[in-house]
Amino acid sequence: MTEPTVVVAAALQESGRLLAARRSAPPELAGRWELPGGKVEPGEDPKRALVRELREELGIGAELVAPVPGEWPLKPGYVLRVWTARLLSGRPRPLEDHDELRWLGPDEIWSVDWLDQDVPAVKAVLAAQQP
Ligand code: DCM
Repeated sequence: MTEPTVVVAAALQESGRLLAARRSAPPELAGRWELPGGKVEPGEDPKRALVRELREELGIGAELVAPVPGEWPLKPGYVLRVWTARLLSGRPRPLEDHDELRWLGPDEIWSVDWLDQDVPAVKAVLAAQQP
């Protein structure tokens, strides 16, 4: 059996808010919100892949803080893994794959239409932050 392709995504946090990104493609996912990230290339380290994706998609330098426990199935053959992250440089802009970004405060987390597969990941991010 071949290993699933890993998709890495970031829970980027600043001043208690979480960054959500609205997808502009493909059509079946457009308009839904996600934790920004993307596919790990063959042979690529997942953490490096995530830093690369955040630079390409949002134009930022980011530092990964900690892995969020868990792994979530996406479409067949793909799994999602998430890291908490913080901004090192730049301001996020929707350069690729997204048409809107939003910093969500604690009361706003469920105000956007997250991709179904991102919902358990966002819940795990919140759970990992409980004292
Ligand atoms: N994906 C997802 N949730 C995320 C990031 C990505 O479900 N937080 C999915 C969307 C695509 C695949 O992973 O089917 C690859 O993402 P991308 O097109 O951004 O490389």
